[in-house]
Amino acid sequence: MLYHLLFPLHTTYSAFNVFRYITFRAALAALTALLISFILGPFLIRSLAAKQIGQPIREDGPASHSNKAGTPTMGGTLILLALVLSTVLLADLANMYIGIALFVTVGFGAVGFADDYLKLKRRSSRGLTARAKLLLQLGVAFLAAVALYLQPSFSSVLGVPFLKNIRPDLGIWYVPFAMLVVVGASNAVNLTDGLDGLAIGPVMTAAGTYAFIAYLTGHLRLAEYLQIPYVSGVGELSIFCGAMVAAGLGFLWFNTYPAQMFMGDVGSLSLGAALGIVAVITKNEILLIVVGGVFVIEALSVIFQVVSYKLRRKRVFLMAPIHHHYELKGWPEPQIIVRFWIVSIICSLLALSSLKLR
Ligand code: 57M
Repeated sequence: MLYHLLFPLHTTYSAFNVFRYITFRAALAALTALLISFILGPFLIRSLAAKQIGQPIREDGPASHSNKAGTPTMGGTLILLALVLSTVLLADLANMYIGIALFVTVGFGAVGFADDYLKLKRRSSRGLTARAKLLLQLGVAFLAAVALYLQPSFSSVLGVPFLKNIRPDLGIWYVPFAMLVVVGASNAVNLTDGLDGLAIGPVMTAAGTYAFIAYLTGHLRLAEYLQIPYVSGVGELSIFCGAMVAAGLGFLWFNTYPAQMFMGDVGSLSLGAALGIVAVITKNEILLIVVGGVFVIEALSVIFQVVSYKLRRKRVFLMAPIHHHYELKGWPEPQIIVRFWIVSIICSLLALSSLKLR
């Protein structure tokens, strides 16, 4: 909005010309998101605590989690507010990609909000049924994927990391593929969100990586130079991703060990889906497996555990997702969290190397 209000003034005051630049608006969006988080954060924690919107803790979890009971949850609303408001203020709202990214983020946020609300109302870990949650997620992802598929500037060709000559065209099958990426990413981030700051750290590194990728993908000359697919208008997503990094950082202030609040499904489902849709729009869909390596490891640990238990009646890990395994092995919580952050940074560096190694 600020972009639409201030940029046209550049004909009278040349200083407003600066609003033309994506890098400037991404930095301003990040600062705005931080400011919103810092101003609203303490207020949100106080009002959640006053309304007793605290986390019910599962009895079958690691014993160390029992002292987390009652920690205010649904802090994801803070992340969403900071992310959406700063994007609306500084991005070009006529850009369809921004519209689609915001739709997915808010849509998945609404599903997560409904789930959190039911859990709190029932004072148990039973929110929406798994089936209802999945159907709602698929519904939002379907609408977004179709909208994307219908964009004239968008192609259904898949970007394959490290291999520039392999470029399969999925045609209409791009729609279910995009849905899989978005819903998969959303659920993988949700599984990761089980220790203080564990999910938000890798979300920030992934969003930062995609901010960079979106900028390059939307820049004709840089995309040509790096021989990556060029998608006109995608550069605006750097503003969205920059805001996501900062909204995450603002939330981490309150979520760092020992957490003053959790993000809830409203945060984890929406942030995962946001990363998924950004990966799809920037044509770096498969690269998300590398960028979001921590989320992939967490999701795989659950799959291995469940399959192994069903087939052999034996567990692979002491408890899945894998962060619980390390907890039960006696690693202190902050150590697990920071080590997983380090892994996520390594994953991002590996992913960025794919821009040159192809
Ligand atoms: C949600 N949520 C946390 C908080 C957060 C299929 C199965 C593996 C699913 C999985 C599951 O339900 N995962 C998704 C994980 C919960 O956090 C809330 O949920 C929100 C995110 N959706 O924002 O509102 C708890 O996590 C802790 N937490 C923190 N700090 C944070 O910043 O400490 C969260 C955020 C919080 C708090 O304790 O209450 C959760 O874990 O419930 N299920 C599991 O993870 C379960 N695993 C399991 O059943 N494993 C089995 C197999 C066969 C899959 C096994 O290994 O044998 C475990 N979850 C828990 N206890 N809590 C089991 C034991």
